[in-house]
Amino acid sequence: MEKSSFENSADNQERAKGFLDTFLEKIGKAKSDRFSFLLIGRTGVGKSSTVNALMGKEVAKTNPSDPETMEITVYETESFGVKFNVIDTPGLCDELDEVGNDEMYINRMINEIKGFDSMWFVAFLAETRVTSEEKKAIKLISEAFSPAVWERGVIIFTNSRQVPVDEYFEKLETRTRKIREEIEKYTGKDISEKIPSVAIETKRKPLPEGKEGLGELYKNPDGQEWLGELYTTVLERISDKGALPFFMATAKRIEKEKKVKGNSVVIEAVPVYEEPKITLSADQKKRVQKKINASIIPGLATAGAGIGLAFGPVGAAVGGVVGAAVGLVAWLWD
Ligand SMILES: Nc1nc2c(ncn2[C@@H]2O[C@H](COP(=O)(O)OP(=O)(O)OP(=O)(O)O)[C@@H](O)[C@H]2O)c(=O)[nH]1
Ligand SMILES: [Mg+2]
Repeated sequence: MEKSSFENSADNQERAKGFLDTFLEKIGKAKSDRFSFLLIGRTGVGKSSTVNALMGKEVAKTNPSDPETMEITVYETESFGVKFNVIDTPGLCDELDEVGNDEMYINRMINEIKGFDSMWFVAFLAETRVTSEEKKAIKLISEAFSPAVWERGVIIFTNSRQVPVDEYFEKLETRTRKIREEIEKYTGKDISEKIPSVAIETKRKPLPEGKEGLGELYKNPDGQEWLGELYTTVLERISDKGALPFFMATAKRIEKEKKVKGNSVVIEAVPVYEEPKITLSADQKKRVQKKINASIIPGLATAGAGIGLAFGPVGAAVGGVVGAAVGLVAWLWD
């Protein structure tokens, strides 16, 4: 792309300052906002582990026993002062002892789930088919809400390392296609074909002898880091209303120190006995920019190189979650 002659100019910096004022005002309001994730998937598939890995803390507990009834559990929590809810739906995708008709489940969902900004359909990557319970869950979700809620949907495949590398891409492709085909029955192709999928592996590497804490993250079988992809995809798909609070709640989780070279991230050797930060590749940075420009600070990208100049000093001067969010925008456009 040809660079505009205005780039780096005082004009751009002036324009970026205007955007910064808008952003700070929105942040002020968003601090009292709340976003929510709706988790769908069979028992033990890794729903809680996924949300914990993304948010960098234990926000949802593992359910030790198989659910007998469909229970909607809302975890009210926060991250760096930003409130959010995790709406868990144990039993929804499972074979239940409870006998109930679809209408009963739908009413329960409508009454107990007030709204959500991001919806995750979680399943094992290694499996071959969509179970009848999962199909039913897809139907119930589509009928309880509107098929358009799938526009906020992300398909997440856990236990990626179970799949050998030579089968990995085909597996990811077929699993995604089969789930999309099921969703398509309610949404049509327009919506279903755009639902992205992300493969992840939340199990940690073993700790070195004598160390306590959390092990490092594994990569996917194709050698790619998955946490940055999970973050980017969830951000891209989250509702416009949920985008800023989510961005703020995770701003401090993004690793800004690492150098991006081409499309790969140069990782410095740091001992990871704590929650790993989220690293973004050059491509993922661009996707995050695009979402900010579309949903958080409309039109921001027009200020080009002025963004880093205007946002950078403010991000550095202001502390806490506000500084982190402003600083992250500066870093993204640096
Ligand atoms: N190897 C591996 N194990 C995983 C992965 N994700 C989750 N697990 C393990 O699978 C078990 C269930 O994970 P949870 O995150 O509790 O699953 P869940 O879907 O929230 O389960 P319920 O809350 O019971 O419905 C735990 O022992 C996790 O450590 C993964 O990606 N790889
Ligand atoms: Mg759980």
